[in-house]
Amino acid sequence: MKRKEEKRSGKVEDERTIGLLKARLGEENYQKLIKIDNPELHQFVAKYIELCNPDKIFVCSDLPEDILYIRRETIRAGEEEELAIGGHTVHFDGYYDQARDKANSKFLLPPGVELGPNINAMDREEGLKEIHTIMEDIMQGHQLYVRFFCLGPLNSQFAIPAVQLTDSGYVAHSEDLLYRQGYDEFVRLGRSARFLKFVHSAGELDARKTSKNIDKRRVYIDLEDETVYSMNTQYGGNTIGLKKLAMRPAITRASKEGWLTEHMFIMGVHGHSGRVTYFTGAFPSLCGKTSTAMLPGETIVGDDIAYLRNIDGVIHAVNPENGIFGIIQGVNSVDDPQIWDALHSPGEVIFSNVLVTEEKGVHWIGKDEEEPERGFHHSGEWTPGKRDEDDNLISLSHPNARFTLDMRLLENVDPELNNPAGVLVGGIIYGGRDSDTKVPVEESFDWVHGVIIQSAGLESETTAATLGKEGVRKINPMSNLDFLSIPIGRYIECHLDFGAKLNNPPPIFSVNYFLSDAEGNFMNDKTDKAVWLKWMELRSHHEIEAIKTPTGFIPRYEDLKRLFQEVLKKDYSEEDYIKQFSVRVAENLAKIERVKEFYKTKVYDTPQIVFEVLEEQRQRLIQAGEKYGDPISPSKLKLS
Ligand code: SPV
Ligand code: MN
Repeated sequence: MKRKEEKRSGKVEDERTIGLLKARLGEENYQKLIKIDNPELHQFVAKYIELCNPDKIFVCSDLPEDILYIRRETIRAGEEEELAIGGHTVHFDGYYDQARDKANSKFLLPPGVELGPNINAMDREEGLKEIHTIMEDIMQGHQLYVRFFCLGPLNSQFAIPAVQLTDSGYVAHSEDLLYRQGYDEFVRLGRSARFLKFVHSAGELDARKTSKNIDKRRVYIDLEDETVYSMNTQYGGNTIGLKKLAMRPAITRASKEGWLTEHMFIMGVHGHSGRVTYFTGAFPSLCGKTSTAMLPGETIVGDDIAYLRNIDGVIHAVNPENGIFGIIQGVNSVDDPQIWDALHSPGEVIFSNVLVTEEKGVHWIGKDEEEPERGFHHSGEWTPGKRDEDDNLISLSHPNARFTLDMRLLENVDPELNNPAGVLVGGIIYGGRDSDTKVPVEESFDWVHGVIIQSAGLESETTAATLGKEGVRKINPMSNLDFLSIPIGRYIECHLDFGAKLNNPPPIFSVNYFLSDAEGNFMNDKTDKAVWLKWMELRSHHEIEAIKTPTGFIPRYEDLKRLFQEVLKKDYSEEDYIKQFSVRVAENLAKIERVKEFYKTKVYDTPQIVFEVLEEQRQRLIQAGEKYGDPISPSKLKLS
């Protein structure tokens, strides 16, 4: 009885599994897999080989020849094509498979478990049945790659091992650039590995090697088994298991274990006397996250995801990734010199959904070079003016077109990227697209104030593509709503508890790069963010005073004037300062109402403290408004 139980739970090998693996893998691949002494892993691999039924299986042991094999096979299978610059390739996703499919990404929940109305979920049994039906023979005619990775630096308390099964060479290749190799780690850990599991199939492919059965596109997340299934899709956000798919079980693990999985960059801000202070920053897509982490003169640890732990009373952060899957639209030689260089030098780069020219060069919207008159991209042959079936104009490249590279290709990669202890976090930043309310940079009064006002209350406008035009405001707690695997209220509690256990929590800031005047023109230059960062760095070391407003601490004019001069060699006028940093009372009050409404009606487990802190902020705004009018010029307010 006991043995049967152990067998089912994957603690002992069973003959059927071993027999199947031997028969299907062939000697060489079987030996690579069996070298990892983990029956649960063997059963998992065997189960999906049997169900998905690939023609061929390749187990990658991360040796250079194995990595090379996957690259070659990907090109041979037509999933990527070589470009003119050595090491560069291009991949296309289907025309209707260009972004994360939120509607078909669902958590599979057992009876009695609820995540609340903002999180897409379905019955676990039903979902497992549906996805397993979709998976039957789905890999016929394809090669299955079995790959091992490690989220976070190796030999680190942050590290999470993960196994990926995929029949897409593009996915297996992308992961090679984006993640730390984990085969040796699996061998070392053997039966003690607590690993995440990902099964992906691009499904049947059309003549252009893109997923054909988009109607059966599914991303199903089984938290109980820490397994994510992704079917009939290729776009990286749906398929690269270790990226947004792994974030979901990682958030659940973190919530149980007292750490945080965040949608944040990590960067080193360089202060005086060689001092480097690390900041993490959460921004919704297209709100300046990567461009902040890439600021010239600073160094980057990560551009998308961060794991945060309390180590001896202070926050340490690691990047679970070591590469970038970045938006290419708008990348130009002036604003993004490091990315530009990496995209124009030999080295491994995968471009996706850009325009490829006859000379096998690439082009994208916002590249500062003359636009080609024809080319090939995700809609096939392209010339300007081309329209799709719905009569929509097709742009030169997709707005979500991407580049994928290992961060070691970047000159500004931070030397601490692989430190097993992570980096010490000196400050946390929240950013959103806000045309009329928040000041360009502000510091919260304390951890609780920051968590509730800046992160739980993070609001961003959705029409990201239209400069200056007011968009639809959406509340996006911690900019992590799309990936939350626990109820929102509980997630906020996790942040509050995390801060309560720190000796001296780092300051929490907000930035807003999108404040606009009445005509819809941005009040700040793109480059001004460099100054805000230096100000935050000084604040985190208590080296500079600030002005206390009803919503937080803001910079003094004289400090910004000096920093603008030092950082950008720019004169910063007091007039600009007053315009940008005046507290907009009515707009702030309206925002509080929207946040309150969201937490009252759309979240079922909002902690009471959220309403209390919002109410305190409301009272402060009303009182200050009565005293100083609206807007409140910073010149009327006192130093902290
Ligand atoms: C994002 O959209 O937040 C991304 C890209 O980082 S994706 O991999 O699609 O999530
Ligand atoms: Mn992201």
